[in-house]
Amino acid sequence: MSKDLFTPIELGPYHLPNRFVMAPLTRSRASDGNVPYALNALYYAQRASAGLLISEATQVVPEGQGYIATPGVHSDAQVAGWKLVTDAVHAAGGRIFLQLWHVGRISHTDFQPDHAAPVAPSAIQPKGKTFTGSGFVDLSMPRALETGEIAGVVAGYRTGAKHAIAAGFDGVEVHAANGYLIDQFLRDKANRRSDQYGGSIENRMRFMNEVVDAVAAEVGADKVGVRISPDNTFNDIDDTDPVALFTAVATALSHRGLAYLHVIEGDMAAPSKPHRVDYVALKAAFGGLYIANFGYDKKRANDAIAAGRADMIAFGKPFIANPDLVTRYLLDTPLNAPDDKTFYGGDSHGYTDYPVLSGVPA
Ligand code: 8OZ
Repeated sequence: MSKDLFTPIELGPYHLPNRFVMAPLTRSRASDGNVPYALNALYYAQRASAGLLISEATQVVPEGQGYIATPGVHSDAQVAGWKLVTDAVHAAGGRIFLQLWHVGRISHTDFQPDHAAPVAPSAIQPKGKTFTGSGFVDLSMPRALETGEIAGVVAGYRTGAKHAIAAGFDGVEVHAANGYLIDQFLRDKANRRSDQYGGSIENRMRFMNEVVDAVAAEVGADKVGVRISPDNTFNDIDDTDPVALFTAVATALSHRGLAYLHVIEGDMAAPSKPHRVDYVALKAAFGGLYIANFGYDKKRANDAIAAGRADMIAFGKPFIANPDLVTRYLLDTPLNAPDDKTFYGGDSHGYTDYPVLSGVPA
């Protein structure tokens, strides 16, 4: 029988009841100290019928923050806060991975310890703005990491993964997409280094490979996924040869026994632009479980799964507005529309108050 969103699947050590993934979604609603709290637990638990939930991007070290009120996973209070989330999701029958994040140069000195410059592969200031306590501000000029500092940053991801498991997460996703630190190392618009972390594709992949290997050594490779965005120019990132680069990335990751590869299949900064990368070829180069993301709806998702172009589909905005998305797609009932004014920051409004279908179990 042909497969669709409702066909169970094995992911790493887990048996998933369906092929819905809740995409990682920044909501900027952590409490003081960037600590998750009860409201965040309710939000994730409401969406636990997805086969897999991926947490919002979560900074592994203080230097990894670039936006207001994003949660961390470096302090004891943050680990305790995340435990509320994982307990609530598990009680509701779900599974959740934590997304390990370091923004690199997509930051502002206001977020950095001692107001230092954000760190990056190279001292190139990205064009763009972030929202701080003082409103929208230009991203700061970063400083290039010294070669000798890089092992310490890799260790930060490893400790983040250790804390994630201590907080009860079922696995972790390495955020290597969207112009953040790992993507900055990968792509030649942001990486102009002349040491072993820059220049050739092999060198530019070194940081990603070291992070993935360190995290896999900590939690087990079958509990580690990686998210990439080969066509994305969001966050002032690009590469002169994305096909060669990301074919090499998928091939390098294919040897590592990972739970999955999660791919944003387009350019968030120009969604209708034709993509340069062939995602069928990318999936084949990886060879393992492939999660696709980029504006999928039920029909496109089922078509992609039936054709073997994707194993699972990650939905973002549909899960923001529809905690019971799985049921709504099953019954072909209309979806709630997401309200973009409440995507970032605030309280329960636009977060935990989207209605579910009445009389139908989620
Ligand atoms: C939107 C706003 C802030 C952060 C990403 C973590 O693009 C993000 C993000 C998205 O991965």
